[in-house]
Amino acid sequence: MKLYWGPHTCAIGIHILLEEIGRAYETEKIDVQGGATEETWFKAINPKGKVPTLIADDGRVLTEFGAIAVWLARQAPDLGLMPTDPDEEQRALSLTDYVTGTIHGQAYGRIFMPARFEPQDPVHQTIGLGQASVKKQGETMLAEAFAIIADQLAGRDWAAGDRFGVADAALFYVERWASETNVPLPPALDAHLRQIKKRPVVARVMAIWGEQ
Ligand SMILES: N[C@@H](CCC(=O)N[C@@H](CS)C(=O)NCC(=O)O)C(=O)O
Repeated sequence: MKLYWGPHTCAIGIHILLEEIGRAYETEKIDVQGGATEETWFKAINPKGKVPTLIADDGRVLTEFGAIAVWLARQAPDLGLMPTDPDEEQRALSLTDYVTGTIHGQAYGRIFMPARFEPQDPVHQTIGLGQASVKKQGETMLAEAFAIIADQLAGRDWAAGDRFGVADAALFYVERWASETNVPLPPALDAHLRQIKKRPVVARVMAIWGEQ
């Protein structure tokens, strides 16, 4: 397997799951912030132009965080990275989808890349819906989403099931990004983030990424 990743990206959750399952893999670091995912060579691999992009051993190109994460969990079913109980499995998938689709795609998208969300027509420009207000909207969305997740984590050590899994790996990256925003991380999410960082596997990946 081969993982394409870039610093500060969501690909860290997939890198952690790769380490967790203990199978051989290689990685290639690319300059996502510098536009590497838009380059022709990368688009030839993943036309979506996104990391994480995982190449399976048979050469198939796997995309989308949630789908890659569940696929990796299935490679090592004994580790319980996806709960087998249907209710806990639903919870894991619901949380992962909320993280990737709403928290990452909608809220952080507006905060980190407001230009992509700013309406370009002159009417919107004149009523003042500029990038600053797009970013503000993203922060409001993020605070609301964090409050929802904090409620869902109450009384639990892990996002779903009774051990670290796919949903924790997803939550991990959006919890990390909070420090780069004006939105405080609720105590329950902060505790969850700290607990994940204590895992030796996570420490190894963080060392490779050169991040904290
Ligand atoms: N829906 C995708 C989103 C992945 C995504 O947005 N990745 C970011 C890094 S965190 C990226 O590659 N951005 C490059 C770009 O949008 O140009 C997923 O869940 O995997």
